[in-house]
Amino acid sequence: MRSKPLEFSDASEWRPSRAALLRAMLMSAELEFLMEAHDGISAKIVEEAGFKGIWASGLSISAALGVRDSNEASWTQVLEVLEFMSDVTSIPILVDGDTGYGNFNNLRRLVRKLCQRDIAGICIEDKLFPKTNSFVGEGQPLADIDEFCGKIKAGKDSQTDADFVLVARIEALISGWGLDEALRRAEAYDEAGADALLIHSKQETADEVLAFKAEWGGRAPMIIVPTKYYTTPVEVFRQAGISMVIWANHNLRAAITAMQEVCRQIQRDESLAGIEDNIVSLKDLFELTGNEELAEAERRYLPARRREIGAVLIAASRGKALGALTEDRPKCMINVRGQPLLRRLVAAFKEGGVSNVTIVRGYKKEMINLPSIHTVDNDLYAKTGEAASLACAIDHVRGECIVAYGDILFRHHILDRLLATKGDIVVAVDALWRQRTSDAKGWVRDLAICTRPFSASYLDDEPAFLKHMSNDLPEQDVNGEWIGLAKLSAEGSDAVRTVLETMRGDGSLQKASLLDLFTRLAEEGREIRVVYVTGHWLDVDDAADIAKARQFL
Ligand code: SPV
Ligand code: MG
Repeated sequence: MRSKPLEFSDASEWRPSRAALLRAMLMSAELEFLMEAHDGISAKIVEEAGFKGIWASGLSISAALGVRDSNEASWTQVLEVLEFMSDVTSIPILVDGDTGYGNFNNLRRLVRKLCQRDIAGICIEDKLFPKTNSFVGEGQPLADIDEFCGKIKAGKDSQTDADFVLVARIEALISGWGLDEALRRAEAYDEAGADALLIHSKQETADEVLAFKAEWGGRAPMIIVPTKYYTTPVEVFRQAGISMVIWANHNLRAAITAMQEVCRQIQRDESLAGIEDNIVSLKDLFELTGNEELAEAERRYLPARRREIGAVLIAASRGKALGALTEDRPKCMINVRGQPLLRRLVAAFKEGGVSNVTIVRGYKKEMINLPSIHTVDNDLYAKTGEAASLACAIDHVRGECIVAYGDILFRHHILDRLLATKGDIVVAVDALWRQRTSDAKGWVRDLAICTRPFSASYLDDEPAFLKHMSNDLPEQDVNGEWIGLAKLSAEGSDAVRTVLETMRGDGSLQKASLLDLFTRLAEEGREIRVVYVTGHWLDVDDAADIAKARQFL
């Protein structure tokens, strides 16, 4: 059972229905305009262009479906198009309902369905079903006046939105019956309850519609469709007191012209080069169809995507202590149990969810040619340090990013912990560093002084931060050894890029190590979070390390 109480939306969010908006346009003293649309995208374009309302043209919808304006598309097929148009717009839509797709009963059902789809109004014409477009042929038969009046009443009685608009379209002029017949019908339709009259004409001047208007006066709002008398300035209609002008089919005709032209050109040129700049960009198309809203909704409703984490591995040096083993290859490419060390390292990163691995190469760079990695080169590797190598990959230090030596191996839980630890810069520090010193190696480097030592207590979750890193520190101050693995957040990456640029500027970059880099960041006041580990990793500096690496695997 839901326990949340019902909430009512804020009254300030109230806005009039689209039907009310269309009604207000018809009642206003201004001359108003509707622009034709025939599908979702054209309806959106009409709204975007600033029109206050849409004419859902029967001719255009039929033509866009590739059929004639003769009720060849069924009313439910038209309804489906209207639903798309209504869903993607917020301005009123006046539907060209032809003759209502049958008698009064068919119209009743149509009107109810239109109201359900938030269509603001319907225009029905006093012809016979199936209709023919008014510009086709001469002397089309008209509906019986009484029958049409019954249809008007039935339509009005069926609307479920009080403001839904029913326009009665008079075809007497266009069918050659003359002004008197048009006026007779206008009076009857007005009496039957039509909210407005549409007076159609196919003359090339506005004379007959203006003559009608002069006789009709202001008894009900009057709508015109100046497709044929388009040379008449709208100011004439405004002065005459016409309520609304419908630009009836111009989006569809413009689209046909554009499509014919582009087809001709592509067919002729067998190339897209000549048209790309003359058509809407894909970016604008995605914007028009609202891709941004979907992306936002995905962020809200889909489970969080797997983080995209990159890595930059420093592998530019030779590794001299390995002697002949690094004569023909850098140490990261030494085979350990049949696979180069670097391949194992990259695999460990990928398994841990770190893709997009970039290797900074230097010594014998051509030997580093693993699949599915990026490489950048530090050709001055012999004279420069690790910070300079990292700077070569500065464009890859972005977003969430691992920075690591290219000659280490670690158990996967170390990477998991590093990735799970919050902080803009996080470094893994081995608290058991003394054990490594007492090993055959006899010395360690990458020593770290932190804000507190490792406590070995699982209950102790007070964070530790890095204060200083160096190869040479008083033993009593040392808290551990950096294992050559660091994680940066997007902000951490920004900070590292900034400090690399600063070091480049002040001349300290060339010789600096990664220890210098992290120490500098710490001294600048950046929090560098320490994750203490206890062994379970190794680096490869000499032949003894290779033997250990074999055992490690
Ligand atoms: C339409 O746009 O479908 C119309 C207007 O009915 S006209 O084509 O001019 O008849
Ligand atoms: Mg029509």
